[in-house]
Amino acid sequence: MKLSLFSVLAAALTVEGHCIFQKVSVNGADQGSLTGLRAPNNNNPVQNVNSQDMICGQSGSTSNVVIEVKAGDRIGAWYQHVIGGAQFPNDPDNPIARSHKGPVMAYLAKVDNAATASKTGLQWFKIWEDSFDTGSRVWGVDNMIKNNGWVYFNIPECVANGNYLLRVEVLALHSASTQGAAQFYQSCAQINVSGGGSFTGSNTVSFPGAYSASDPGILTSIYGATGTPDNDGKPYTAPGPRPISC
Ligand SMILES: [Cu+2]
Repeated sequence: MKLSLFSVLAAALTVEGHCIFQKVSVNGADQGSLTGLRAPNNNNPVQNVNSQDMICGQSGSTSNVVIEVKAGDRIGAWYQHVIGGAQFPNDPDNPIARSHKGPVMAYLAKVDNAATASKTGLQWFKIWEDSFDTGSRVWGVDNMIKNNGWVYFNIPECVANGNYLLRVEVLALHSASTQGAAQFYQSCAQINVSGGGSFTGSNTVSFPGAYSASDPGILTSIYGATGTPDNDGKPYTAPGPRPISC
């Protein structure tokens, strides 16, 4: 009886193989759990692209810390199944359920003070995305899982000095053939960039507003004829603008 009850509970938990962006590293230096972050308290996805929660996820923990970075630094964003890591030992859905294929993206928005700035009304530019590789049929989420939940990208050299919110987003597309069922997982890191260039933003977008529920990168089936989540080998374009280049 105990075993079967455990199995039922485990099954109920693993159905929701969600995730939370909860830690930052700078050139490999771990900044600490929830430090310098605006992160949700639970791992439920945002599914309404018009929600304010599209900005930094559902309101949850906040931090007074602004993380110091230099332009060109390698940033790590750490996703795990729940706050702190795995939900239980040998959690198969840590850092996220393997079904949750999709792109991973990073955006910046200039603010005066990253610790205190309102998240609303900002102009965001995309600095990086790991979307879908048609040759290997590997998704950004696959790479995140391979790196034990870490997503790595560089702050572009041209980004101007000053405070920014850094929004990192996982878009899970396993149910995305139904409108409103794509799952968005994002938090915002509070950063101060030094050693940068003169770029303060072009081709910017608003959150909410950047995405619509019917965008071809959001309302889409990623399954090929045999049911494999490989986009049938076709190209996939993540929502939002293309990353800046400098
Ligand atoms: Cu999920």
